[in-house]
Amino acid sequence: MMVFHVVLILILALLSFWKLAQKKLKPRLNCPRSLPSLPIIGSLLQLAGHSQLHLLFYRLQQKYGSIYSLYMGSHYVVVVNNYLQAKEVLLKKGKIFAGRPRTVTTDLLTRNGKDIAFASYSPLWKLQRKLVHSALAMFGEGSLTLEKLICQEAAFLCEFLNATQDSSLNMAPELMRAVSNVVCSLCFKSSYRHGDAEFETMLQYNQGIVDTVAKEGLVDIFPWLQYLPNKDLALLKRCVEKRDQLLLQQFAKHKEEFNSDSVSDLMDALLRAKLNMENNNSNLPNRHELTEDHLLMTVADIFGAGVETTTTVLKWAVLYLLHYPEVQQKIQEELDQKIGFNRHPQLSDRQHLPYFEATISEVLRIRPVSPLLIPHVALEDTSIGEYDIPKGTRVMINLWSIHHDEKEWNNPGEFNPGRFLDEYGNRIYSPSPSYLPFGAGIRVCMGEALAKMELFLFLAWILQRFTFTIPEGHTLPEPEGKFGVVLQVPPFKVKATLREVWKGLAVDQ
Ligand code: PLO
Repeated sequence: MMVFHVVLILILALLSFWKLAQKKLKPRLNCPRSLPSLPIIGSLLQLAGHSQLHLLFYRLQQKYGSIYSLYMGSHYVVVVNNYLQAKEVLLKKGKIFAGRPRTVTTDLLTRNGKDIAFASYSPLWKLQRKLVHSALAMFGEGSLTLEKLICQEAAFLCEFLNATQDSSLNMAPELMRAVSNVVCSLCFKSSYRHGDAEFETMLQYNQGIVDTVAKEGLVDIFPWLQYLPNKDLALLKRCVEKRDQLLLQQFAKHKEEFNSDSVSDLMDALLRAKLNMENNNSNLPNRHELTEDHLLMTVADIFGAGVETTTTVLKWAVLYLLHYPEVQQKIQEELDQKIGFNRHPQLSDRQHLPYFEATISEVLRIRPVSPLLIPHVALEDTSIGEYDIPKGTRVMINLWSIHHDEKEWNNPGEFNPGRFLDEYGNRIYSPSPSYLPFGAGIRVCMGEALAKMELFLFLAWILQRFTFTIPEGHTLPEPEGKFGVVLQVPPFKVKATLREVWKGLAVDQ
């Protein structure tokens, strides 16, 4: 009994000390309402057992309003669920909030933040972004080559669907292969063939990384847990090792064959930038700033982002088309009318296919790829609206809440492409500013244009010729995503059937 009392008194003392310390830390600040929190564990009791963090944060608005705070372990976190406040963070004060937290899992993935997505704001980070930006512009966006490349992969995809017609099919690996090949060409000038062993390895390590990295797991909250046996962390390490092996192979090949006059992929472009920096600024003390690690992690980031995000959206799109056959039919009518049966879809058709474009916008709204974005960090004392935000605060933007805000969207839970069309149905527009599928501001997605090209071309090519239905004996897949670094699609099977009008015509016509 005595022991119990002593423990109780100790806990109470610790609690009051904690409250005092919190007050001292933020004297007379007007902070967003806070979830209850305890010493050491912070607000984890409220979060424990909820794996769908975006949904929990959405629901907590009822009690705490659209902006509130909590403690993840000892880290002070502010959650933003409203688009106006989100835009203040991302756009108006973008540079102030451009920091990133360092976490155990992302440090492992990115060699302590030497990439772009998970690295904090710095001059070098800005340079990395600029280099990638110009590389992407040079090799693709807007240019015919990228369109050709995507169409080539779309053609393979259609051939595959034709060959496996009417069977019960898990499309995920083939979608991933198509998307990977586009970004493989951009990064390394290489591609995977069907059944490629290296591709299988990539699929595996990639899934391992998605399952373990940056999902607000316990090791990221209590870094000391990394020193205890931890299955997830062991898996992540193995996957990162595999990734590094493949990455280093490419790197060795690129270094060997490097020629500054024929730079035609991202890895070459970064190598050239590194060599130029070393030659031109050889007397500057920071000439080694752009290290090999930075170069490798930048390519790994673009590759990983390019593969995982677009594949995920394509899977969501197919899943929703299964749920809404009438939407699929309407898209096909539009494709038939505007493109016809004598040629394949091309990028210039985009502006003539409003219903189809609206469908893509709606998929990105209802199932945002990145439901909580990646946490931002305030680099100095600042504010959001009327609230003070001390330096070091982590800010989570709940894109799920922003895309499901009932004040902004009619029936936000309903899949309705029509909401993105004007009253005549001929023009696409955004009915609400509460829509940020690619984020915004200085950390906005770098692949938005590429992603939109791929989503359009892949889906247009497929839907022009094939209709998706649920295979016999299967039920509709639940449209519930699994929270993580991306909102993951549940595995499901489809049947792709060549449309009546195309029967008898060659698919590669
Ligand atoms: C996906 C798994 C890869 O193996 C590694 C990787 C790299 C970049 C990450 C990406 C993963 C997930 C989606 C991310 C992307 C950077 C930007 C993008 C987080 C983890 C988003 C949605 O913000």
